[in-house]
Amino acid sequence: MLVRSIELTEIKLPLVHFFETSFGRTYERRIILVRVTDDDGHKGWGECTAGETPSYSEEWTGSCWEAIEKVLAPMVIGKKVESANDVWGLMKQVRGNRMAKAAIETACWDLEAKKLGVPLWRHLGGVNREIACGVSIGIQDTVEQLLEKIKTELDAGYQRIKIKIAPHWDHDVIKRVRETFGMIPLMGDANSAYTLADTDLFKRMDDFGLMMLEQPLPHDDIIDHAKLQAQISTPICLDEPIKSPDDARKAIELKSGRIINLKNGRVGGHNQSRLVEQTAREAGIPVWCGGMLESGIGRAHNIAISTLAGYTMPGDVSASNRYWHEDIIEPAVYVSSSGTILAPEEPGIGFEVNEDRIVRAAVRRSVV
Ligand code: OSB
Ligand code: MG
Repeated sequence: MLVRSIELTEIKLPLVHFFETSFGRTYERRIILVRVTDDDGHKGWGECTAGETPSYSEEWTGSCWEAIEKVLAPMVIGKKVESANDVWGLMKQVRGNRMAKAAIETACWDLEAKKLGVPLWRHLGGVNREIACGVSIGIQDTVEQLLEKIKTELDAGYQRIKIKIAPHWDHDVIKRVRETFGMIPLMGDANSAYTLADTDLFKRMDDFGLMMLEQPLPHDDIIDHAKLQAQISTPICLDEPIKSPDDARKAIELKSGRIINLKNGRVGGHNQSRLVEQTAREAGIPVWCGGMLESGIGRAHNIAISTLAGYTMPGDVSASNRYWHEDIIEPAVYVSSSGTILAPEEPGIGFEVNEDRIVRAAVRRSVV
C-alpha cells in the first residue's frame, strides 16, 4: 500500500440531544473526517474521534487537525508498506496523538479492504457478524427525563443501559432507576469524577448489582483503581487510562479493573485495538467497544472492530438516529429489535459515504 494523498474535512454536526458527562455538555460535534487515496486511486475513510475540548483526553479537534495535517499525513504519504496494519508503524516517532493517528490508520484499513473487495470486519479478523449493542445516556436535567430515556432505549431493544454519573448524579439516581426498572443490565460511567476518598460511596453502590462501574477515578490512573477494585464487588471497567496494549497488560496485572472499554481512537486505530483485544482475551478480561459520539464513518469502524472474538459485552455502538437527524453514511446504522447490529458484507466499512452531506456540513478542508 502506498498513500498518495490525504484529505481532511472538518464537519459541524448538531446532536439530536445534548450529551452531558462529568466533564461537560456537548450540543454540537466538530468532527475531522479523513479520506486517503492510494497510487491506484483507491480510497478509504476514517474519522477522528477527538472531542471539541481537551476534556476526555488531551486531544481535541483543533490539536488533531494540526497533528494530522502538519505532522502525521506527511509521515504516511509516499511511504510504501506491506499492509494497512503497518501504517501505525510509520507514525511511531510521534508520541501520543492517538486519535489523530487513528483517523489516518483506520482510513487505510478501509482502503485496503475495499481494494481487496472484502468487508473490513472480516479483514480485521472478526468472527461475530452480529454485534451486541448498548446505549450511553448522558446526565439529564431531571431524573424523570432520564427514566423516560431509559424506557425508550429498553423498548428499542438495547441490551444494556449505561448512565453517566457524577457527584451530583449518582447513588440516588441509580436507586431511582433500579426502583423503576428492576434488575435491567445497568452500569455507570463516571469519566474520572471521583477519588479514593469516595470509596464508601462505591461500597454502598455495590448493593445495586451494576454490571460494572466505568472509570470512577482519575483519567491517567491504574493504581488507585486497583485499590478501589479490591474493596468493592462491582467490576471496574477502565476507559481513559488504557491507551496501548502495554497499558492494558499493566492494568490487568495490577488488577485495576476486570473489564476494558476499548476505543479505537483512544488506542490509535485498528492495529492497536487488535493488540489490546488480544492481550485482554488471553488474560480472560472482556472488552467492549466504546463510543465517542461518532458520525457514521467512525461508527462503521466501531461496528467492524466489535466483531473480534474478545468483544464479548454489548458496546456503546448504537443507531445513527440517536445522534443525528441525518447521518453522513447510507444506509444509516440501524439496530435490530433484539439490540444488535449486523456488520455489512459490502467491501470496506460497508456503508456509502454521502459526500453531499459532508460538503453541506463542512467548515474547513485541506489536502495533503
Ligand atoms: O466515556 O465513554 C465515554 C462520549 C464522549 C466521551 C466519552 C464517552 C462517551 C460516551 C458516549 O459514553 C458513547 C457514545 O454513545 O458514543
Ligand atoms: Mg467512558
